Amino acid sequence: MCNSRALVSLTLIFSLVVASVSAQGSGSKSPWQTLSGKSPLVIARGGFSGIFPDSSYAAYSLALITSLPDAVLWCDVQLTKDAAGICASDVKLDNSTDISDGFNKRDKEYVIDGKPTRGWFSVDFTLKELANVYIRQGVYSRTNKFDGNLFSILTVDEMAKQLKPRGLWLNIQHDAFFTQHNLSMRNYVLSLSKGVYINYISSPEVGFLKSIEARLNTKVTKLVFRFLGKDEIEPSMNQTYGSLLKDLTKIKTFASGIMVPKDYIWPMDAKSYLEPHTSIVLDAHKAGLEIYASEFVNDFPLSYNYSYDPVAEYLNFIDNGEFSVDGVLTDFPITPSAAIDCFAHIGKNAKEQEKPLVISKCGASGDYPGCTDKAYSKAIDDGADVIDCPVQMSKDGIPFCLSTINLIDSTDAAQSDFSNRIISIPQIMASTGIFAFNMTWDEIQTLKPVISSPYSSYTLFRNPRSMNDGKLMSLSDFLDLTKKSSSLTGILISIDHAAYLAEEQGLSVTDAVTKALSKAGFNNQTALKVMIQSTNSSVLTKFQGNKNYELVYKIEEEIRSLDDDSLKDIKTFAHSVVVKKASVFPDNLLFLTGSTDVVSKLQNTKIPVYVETFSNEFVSQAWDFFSDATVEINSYVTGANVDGVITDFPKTAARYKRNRCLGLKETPAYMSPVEPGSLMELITAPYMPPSEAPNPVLTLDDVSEPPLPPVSPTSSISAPNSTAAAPVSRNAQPKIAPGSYLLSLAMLLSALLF
Ligand SMILES: *[C@@H]1O[C@H](CO)[C@@H](O)[C@H](O)[C@H]1NC(C)=O
Ligand SMILES: *[C@@H]1O[C@H](CO)[C@@H](O)[C@H](O)[C@H]1NC(C)=O
Ligand SMILES: *[C@@H]1O[C@H](CO)[C@@H](O)[C@H](O)[C@H]1NC(C)=O
Ligand SMILES: *[C@@H]1O[C@H](CO)[C@@H](O)[C@H](O)[C@H]1NC(C)=O
Ligand SMILES: *[C@@H]1O[C@H](CO)[C@@H](O)[C@H](O)[C@H]1NC(C)=O
Ligand SMILES: *[C@@H]1O[C@H](CO)[C@@H](O)[C@H](O)[C@H]1NC(C)=O
Ligand SMILES: *[C@@H]1O[C@H](CO)[C@@H](O)[C@H](O)[C@H]1NC(C)=O
Ligand SMILES: CC(=O)N[C@H]1CO[C@H](CO)[C@@H](O)[C@@H]1O
Repeated sequence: MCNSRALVSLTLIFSLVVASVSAQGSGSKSPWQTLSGKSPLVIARGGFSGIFPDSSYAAYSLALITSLPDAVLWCDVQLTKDAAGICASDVKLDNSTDISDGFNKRDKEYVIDGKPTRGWFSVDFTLKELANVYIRQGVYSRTNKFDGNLFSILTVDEMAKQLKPRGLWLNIQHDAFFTQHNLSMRNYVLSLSKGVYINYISSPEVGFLKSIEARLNTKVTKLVFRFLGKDEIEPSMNQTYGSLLKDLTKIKTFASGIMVPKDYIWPMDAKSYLEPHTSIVLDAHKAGLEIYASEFVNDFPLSYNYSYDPVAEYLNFIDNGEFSVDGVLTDFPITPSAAIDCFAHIGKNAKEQEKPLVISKCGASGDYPGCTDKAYSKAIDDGADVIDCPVQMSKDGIPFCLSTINLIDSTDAAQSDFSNRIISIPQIMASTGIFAFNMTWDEIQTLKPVISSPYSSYTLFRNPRSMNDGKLMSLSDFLDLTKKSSSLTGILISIDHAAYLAEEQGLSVTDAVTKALSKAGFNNQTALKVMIQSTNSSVLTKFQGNKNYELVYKIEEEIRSLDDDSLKDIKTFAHSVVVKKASVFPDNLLFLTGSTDVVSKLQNTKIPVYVETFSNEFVSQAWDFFSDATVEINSYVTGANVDGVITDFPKTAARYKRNRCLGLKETPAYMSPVEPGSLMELITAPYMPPSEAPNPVLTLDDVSEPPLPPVSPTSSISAPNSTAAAPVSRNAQPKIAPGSYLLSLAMLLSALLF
């Protein structure tokens, strides 16, 4: 029943498939606060169900390839009419398979968990009938592109024998339901255990665990009592799980461990912030019980305390100084594998590798309103190497830091007393705005900064509690702040719209920056590297006089290569270059299609390459990166060899540099770069995204610019319906927000289902 094409290509996803773990200081005292002192167990729920359909051969294979070698595969066991055990996420098969297509009148209604439930149940079909039923994606927010792969339903026996996991974990629910259908889960499990090595059996039903306990060798097979929601009723005891929690010693009489939803350990308040941890892990350990935490996924909003970084969440459960859970149940086993082996127990002062240079995007703008004192201080604390100030000019000529020239983007200007200053300036942007140069610095300082929310259309917001925290900074305040830091290696000042400001507003942003830098002594020091960034060569040329400055050319369009003339020209005015992520790894519907020669061409010309923008929100990442920002960063750094990353979550990138696995002789799979294009290869023709025109090649025409115009004495702002022509976009690609396809995929899937 296995799909050999899938297997062959799966091993390609990782350019390095090495099953080696960095030993956790063998011999020395264990750093793990688990019951046994061993490292926590990674339990892959239905395999790598975060990317491939749950319980499919592909999901199980990928879990084995990407996880710690001792990771175990979890199978939710269901019984068929003829008492065969299969792995399927639910007693109802219609969500996760195409069964309703082939057997369209065979749905039934049964009482499940006290509720009448309609659907296609495993107990109504023989194994033979299920031979032509195929598994498909059951979670609408995940990609359905693998639904054409005809993944067969696996029996438990097949799963164990074909995949040969180091550990097998069976989860068993609804024992009473199977009994009503004259099927004995107990007999099934006991007979299976004679031919298959079962390492763990979990169940939320006390009666079931007790019924098999005496007949199993519990040295071989550990029994784990699984807690469901605190208010749900455990059927055999007729008590809530919440009340069963109070008597752990009783549970110890029939189980060696418990599994609890993660919020039993770290509860979350109604606003999705973490509360202090409970004592349950310590209590369980005291009672001699192992404790496993469930419900770990990378692609669902985490508590805001984790800043959308799933590695941070795992570390909070396994490396918090007070306790460690004994294992985690996850849909994305690569992430806890890396957390356990590469990131746990690395001190703040752990040695860091040189690459990548971590450059902030408006400070830690994932956590605080961008370019405020709070965002910058957080970026410094988080370990950024370079913090950035995108310079804007006020009407009275004060340079200050803000992400864009339009104040509406990152302040409450539109809701303020200055809302009547909304105007349209087609030379700058198609939509209207309240522009920095139309307000004095005093006025601007009365505005409240607002945290950015680039993924609000997915209802993913950033740290709402700090939505308006912090204050805006003038360039000179920014420079003073950076001088006080002992950890920064540099600053990056970016300049846009210089020609417009000079010609139309009588403001010279280049002069203002030069002056502020000299005033702060930056023109004559080398302690902090000064990087000047612009998308316009004419701006960089203005700073060529100072040999200490690194001039950074930002290529805003997504490109697939650069021609020789453009390379030669860039070399004349820039020391380094910033490119978009898609100029390194282009994608189609968030599947990487391959890699470009942009990085190697620039590096061959001795021009370092920095890449933007790295964000933690999973919708900003291609599927290939498994909704894990660390996998994405690692793939750009070790796969594409980029020199720096520009990120609104510098903490994640800075932690990556201290990662223990990169120094190993053999890099483990979970710290190997993904192979761009290989995931897409697994998609069958009918599901393949329509091919897109490739990105353009950068030419001399795109790069060369006339010199900056002189500063004009007059200042004229175009009226709202000015007839000035909108500038032609230099970018041949339509600008599509990253991740904007998820919703249409969901719609496609529901169209297929109904
Ligand atoms: C399963 O499908 C039903 C509709 O048939 C839907 O209401 C339910 O939300 C689905 N469950 C999951 C877990 O997707
Ligand atoms: C179970 O077996 C009993 C006795 O043989 C029979 O009466 C009943 O109909 C069976 N139930 C089902 C659901 O097959
Ligand atoms: C379960 O307990 C509740 C009260 O705690 C009782 O009303 C109910 O009858 C019990 N149900 C069963 C099946 O014993
Ligand atoms: C989570 O973040 C909130 C807001 O910053 C803070 O008050 C709370 O203490 C944090 N929770 C934990 C467990 O650190
Ligand atoms: C620059 O630094 C050098 C050596 O530190 C010093 O001699 C010189 O006076 C400085 N120039 C300015 C303009 O500060
Ligand atoms: C770059 O600056 C020049 C002036 O030096 C200006 O004419 C040109 O329009 C600018 N290019 C872009 C793309 O902004
Ligand atoms: C703007 O356009 C409208 C309609 O085209 C016109 O009536 C109005 O006079 C224009 N305003 C200005 C300031 O040009
Ligand atoms: C303070 C200021 O510069 N206000 C100007 C903003 O722009 C509008 C529209 O051009 C002008 O009318 C204001 O004088």
